[in-house]
Formats: sequence, structure tokens, C-alpha cells
Amino acid sequence: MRAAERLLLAALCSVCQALQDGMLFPTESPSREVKDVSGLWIFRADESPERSRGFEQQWYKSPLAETGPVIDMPVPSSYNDITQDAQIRDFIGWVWYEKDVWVPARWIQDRGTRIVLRVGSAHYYSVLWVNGVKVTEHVGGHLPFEADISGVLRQTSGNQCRITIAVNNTLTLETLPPGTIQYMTDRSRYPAGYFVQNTNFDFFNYAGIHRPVLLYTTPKAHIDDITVETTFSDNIGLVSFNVSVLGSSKAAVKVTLSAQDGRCVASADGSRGVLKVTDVNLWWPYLMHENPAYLYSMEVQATAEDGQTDVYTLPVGIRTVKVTSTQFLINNKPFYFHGVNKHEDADIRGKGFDWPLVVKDFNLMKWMGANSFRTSHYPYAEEILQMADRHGIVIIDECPGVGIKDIRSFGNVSLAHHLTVMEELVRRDKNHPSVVMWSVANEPASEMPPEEKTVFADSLCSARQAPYVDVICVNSYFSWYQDPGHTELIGLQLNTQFDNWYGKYQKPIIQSEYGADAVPGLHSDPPMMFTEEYQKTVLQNYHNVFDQKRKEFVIGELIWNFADFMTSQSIIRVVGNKKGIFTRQRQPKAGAFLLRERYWRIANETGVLPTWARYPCL
Ligand code: BDP
Repeated sequence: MRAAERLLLAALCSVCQALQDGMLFPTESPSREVKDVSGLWIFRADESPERSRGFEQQWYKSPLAETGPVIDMPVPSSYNDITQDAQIRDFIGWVWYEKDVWVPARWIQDRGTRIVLRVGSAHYYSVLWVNGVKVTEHVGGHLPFEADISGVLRQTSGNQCRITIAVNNTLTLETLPPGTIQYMTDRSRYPAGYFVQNTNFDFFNYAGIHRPVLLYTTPKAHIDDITVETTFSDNIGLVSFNVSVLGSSKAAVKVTLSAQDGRCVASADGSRGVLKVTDVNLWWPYLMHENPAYLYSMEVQATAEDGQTDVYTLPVGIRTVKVTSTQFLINNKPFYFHGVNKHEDADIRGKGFDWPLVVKDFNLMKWMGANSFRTSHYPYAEEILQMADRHGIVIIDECPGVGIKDIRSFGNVSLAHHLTVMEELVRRDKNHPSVVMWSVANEPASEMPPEEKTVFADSLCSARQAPYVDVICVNSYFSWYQDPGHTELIGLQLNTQFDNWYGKYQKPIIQSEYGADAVPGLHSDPPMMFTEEYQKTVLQNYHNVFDQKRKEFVIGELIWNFADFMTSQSIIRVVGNKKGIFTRQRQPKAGAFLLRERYWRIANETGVLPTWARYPCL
């Protein structure tokens, strides 16, 4: 294991550099093809004591099945809950994935075609080989990475393509989230070489290839990145764009913006410029407008000297975001966040991307009248952001800076990596109209005096960060972690919390977490902790205060959590965290009905609802 850790750290250093290329979501177009190579892969965990056998024996050089026993593994999925083997569930170190795919012959033959291998995400540290040749490595578990594999394919065995991916879930003081590996040296209690992974976050450290693996093509001279920024004045929308093209220094760029009915509403030549849209349809959040989530379609064409044209189409929502000392404004109108915190988490698949789950979750959010969610505690799949764009669900986009509690995670290496991850996140998500805020970290111990080793922070924005942020997000668990059982104290304590933060910083506040565990089906009246009645009572007491303070400077409330989720095993978790208002299988607890009534009531007071949506449950 020590070797694996060493490998991990060495790689961290080599990858901590500024980003150069863009990371457009792969889509098909007249010039681009996409081939999804997710599905059934084969898998082998390196169970050698140092977890280094795979590298020593070069498992990437030959078919994985020739190196030893392999099992089937679905991609995307976490590997942890797929087998009946607790060792696989709790495995720490390198696991190996492999799949043989066919690459269309014309991709290989046409030397003007660029072939890219892209992994939506793999947790945490990955190395990729194609036909035994290393093509890239990536640090970080929640963002995509890719490699141009045209050269390798053309040099090796042509259109047969053996993809090998080694993934290591070890977390160190310098990863995001951080963790430590602890060796247990007391031989009367632990066998030789025994170690555990310690973390300071409250969700299971699911691992594996979590998002789709794709092959896609572009012409050699290709659109590498597009950045749009939008604003409007009266009925004129303005879309400034910046297109970067790689592989040609003189490509002619043309940009066309079309409305939903296909009408061209503006166009321009050149890689930078501003498009003017008359009678603009703004992008509005769900429940704030009769016609929310309006998306234009921006087609970018780049024609290189050789006459080849690359085409990429980007959905564009025209909207503005502003923050005053008491309000959050979308399109200059006050927006109140009534929403949820989520996790990418489900039975069997763990953190593996799953369309049925994504669509079900959006249906549930819309059912309960939620207009927003926070991607606690890491970036979610880009497909989820695209859904949010299309449904008008507003997103606070969080980086995986969670559980940063150890003083040793505040050094320069950690900082450099945190900056790289933020850059990767912004590069990926900057064009999504649904994303209105970046969250840099959850509950870091940033208030910690340098000499202290570990401190537990209660709020997402602790005092040292507050001067630098636009919105103060506070997590608190009155009557749960503080004064357990005493719901009668919530009113006083919550009022004090809000007044203190606002008094000190005069910035708008979101209650970014609050809640209580409820084991579904457990009841008591008067309420007791862990029952559905207790969860409801906590929520009601918080809501009373929110209703006073939202007239002043509180701009949102996000329940912790949307659904029950898996955690590591501990004496405070009964098969996971039960603060969901839905169970892990997405069935409502009593708290879900309470929130549903509340969110629709708030929407009816503050938004402009389409007639079909008026008072659906009041
Ligand atoms: C909060 C954390 C969240 C936990 C929650 C809890 O931000 O990740 O799951 O506590 O303990 O402080 O339920």
C-alpha cells in the first residue's frame, strides 16, 4: 500500500498544472461522432499487500484475464456494492478495468479525424492505457478527463482497441476530499500490514468508473472550447461568446443562434463577439415564470484552411445573476432558493451514473416544488446539469472540498490541487444557465488557528471565509448535534445564528443544510429523535424562523438531505445517513409532504406559476 500511496502522490505533482484545453461535452454533429463504450467491462482488484503487483507485472500490456482472475463489472457504477464480497466493498488501492472495443475503420483511415477517449469520471486517481500504451492520467474523482488516442490507434493494432483503466481510491492529505491512511501497528489487535482509510466526510467513499466512457471524433482542426456570457437590457438579450479552435491558426468561425422553433435569431463571424437577440426569451427558473428554462441553441462552425468544418452546438440560456446585501437576483427579480441538498447515491450502483435515477430525482424535485439544489459535496455528472438547464432547476455547484479538517491539508500542494479542481469545475460548468453559484468547500476548518491540529466547524462559510464570498451559506443542526431532543430551542438558536452572521457581514444568507435523521416507519408522539414525527418537528421549527427572516436577508433553504444515502459504518449511522426526506429508494417520508406543501406555498407567493401548476397540493 505504501507504494500505491507513493504512486498517487507522484502523480498528483505531475498533474498539478494549469489547464490548457477545453472540455466540451461530447455531442454528435455533422462533423463529430460519439461511441459509448460503457457497459460490461472486466475487473480485477489488486489485492497484493502493497497493491503494486498490477504495475510491477504490467497488467496493461496484455489482456487482463491473462494476468489472473477477473470478474464482470458494469460501467458506469461503483464497484463496491456489485459483489457479495466485503473485501471488494471496502477495498482500498488499485483496481483494474478493461474493455475491448472496435473502432470504426473509417475513423482510423481518415487521418483528418481525431479520436478521443473520454471518461466522465473515475474515483479517485486514474491511469489510462490503449493497446498497452499509456495515454493519460488524472487526479480527482468527480470531473471528466480525456486523451487524444488517434496516434496510438494508428500506430498499434488499428481498429482493435483494448482500453485499460487503473483506478485508485486512496485519499491522502492532499486529495479532494482529503483522507489519511492509518497503519495499525499493535500486533495484539491487528495483523501485519493492516491499514484503514480515515476520512472526515459523511458519505461512503464509493469508487470505480462512475460516469460513461466514450470514444468520440472531431476533425483535426476542432472547436476546443466555447465560453458564453449573457446579459440583457429591456427586450434585447446579449450573448458574448469566445470560441477557441485547436489544430488551425486561421480557422474561420461562424456562430448562429437559433430559437426553440428553429428560427435563426442572430449570427456573427469571428471567434469572439456579441450576439444581439431582440424580443429575448430569458432563461427563468422553474416556478418563477410561465415559460421557464428557455434555451437557445448556439451552433458554432469552424472551417480550417483545408476546408474541413467542425460543428458544435451549445444550448444557451440568457439570464443574469446579481447579489445585493439582502437579495439574490435572477434576471433582476428576487430569487428564493427552496430546494434540496443531494448526493449521487443509490442502491447497488453507488455513485454510478444512472438515467432512471436522474429522471426520477428530477420528477421528485418538481413534485415537491423544489426550485434548486446544491451538488453536495462534489461536482455531479454533466448530464445532471443539462437536465437542470432544461427544467429550470437552479444549482449551487460544489467542488469536492469536503472534510478539510486537518492542518496538514492547508499546505501549498493542497491549495494548488484545490485551484486545479476549481478550474476544471468552472471550465466544465461555466456555460450552464442553471449554475448560479460556485461552492468552494463544505465546512472546512478554515477558522482553525495554525497551531491547532483538528477542529470541527459547523458552518459552510466559517468566519475566515465570509469576507470573501458573495453569499453566506450556513449549515446547522439545532436539536440534533446540538441539544439533541430539544426542538423547543430551535427558534432561539436559529434567530441568533442568523442575526450574528448578518450583523457581522451584511451579506445574504442561505440555510445550506438543516435536518434530522428519520428511520422510515419509526413513529412516536410526542416526537422522539429518529422518528418521522421528530424530523417533521425539526423542519417546522426551522421554517417558522425562515418565514420571518426571508422578509429580511435569508435568501434560501436547502434541506439536508433529499434522500437517505450510504456512509461508512459507524455507531451514529444505521446503514447510512437517514436525514433524507425520501428513503434511499426514493419513497417519501412524512417530511417530504410537509416540504411539498411549504415549497408550493412559497412558489405561489413569490413566483409566476403557469396555470397548470397553481396550488397543485394546497
Ligand atoms: C453536515 C455535513 C454533511 C453531513 C451532515 C450530517 O455537511 O455532509 O452528512 O452534517 O451529519 O455537517 O448528517
